[in-house]
Amino acid sequence: MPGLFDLTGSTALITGSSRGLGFAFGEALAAHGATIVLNGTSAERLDSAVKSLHAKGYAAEKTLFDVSDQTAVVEAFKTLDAKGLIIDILINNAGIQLRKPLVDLELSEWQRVIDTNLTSAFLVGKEAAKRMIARKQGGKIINIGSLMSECARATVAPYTTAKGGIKMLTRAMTAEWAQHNIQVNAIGPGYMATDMNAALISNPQFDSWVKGRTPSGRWGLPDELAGTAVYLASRASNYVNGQIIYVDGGMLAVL
Ligand code: GCO
Repeated sequence: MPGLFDLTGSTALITGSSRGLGFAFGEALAAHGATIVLNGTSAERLDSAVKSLHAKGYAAEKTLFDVSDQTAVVEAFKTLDAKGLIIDILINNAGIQLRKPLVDLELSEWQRVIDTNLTSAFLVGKEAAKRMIARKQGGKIINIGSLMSECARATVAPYTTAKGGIKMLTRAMTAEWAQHNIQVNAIGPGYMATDMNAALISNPQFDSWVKGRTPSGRWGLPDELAGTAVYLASRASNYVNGQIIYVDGGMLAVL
């Protein structure tokens, strides 16, 4: 079928996309014709990221807001409406990591991770879905999970809890929004070579563990998530709903 993965004419909002996996998702969808709306909280990083996409001939806009702040989210969508930017594809990618034993964790630290990694997907997803439902043209929502959507690791409890919630929020969104031709799915990246994991990559013991524990024997590269993102953003996945696709080199499949 021609154009099965063609995103021309669609507009994708990607949260937390001025760098890392979020920016990689933006490049992937832009390469398949989508207009990209990058999001972040640093004007400088956002401007640089938009310029980078423009330099490749891609259509890109920016929207500066904190995804965990409901007022900011609501206002941001009103601004996108006013600009005529109709969001057909949402990737809830924004996330932070905080590595600390549970017994030492402050409530404020716990809350910050949960709000940024999980509550944000509810806040942004709700605003996007309200508009998709009203437009009656369907849409795509892709939540970014993790290996921690399935398995825990010591010292990353709030991140693990949030990512487990992302898996179930994906199913909860499906339960309510699939009837409106909105496909809601998730991507579960494995250990990817990103800035967030720099401390792990540079730790010889952890690096060795990842390479030994992953059947592919290596860290993943951000652009290795591109195919799954384009697939879930395109009409190729119009009958796929509530799923989480792990791109993890086989780590979850093998003891
Ligand atoms: C960690 C890492 C992981 C990965 C990724 C795995 O501290 O174990 O940050 O959480 O980043 O989420 O899927």
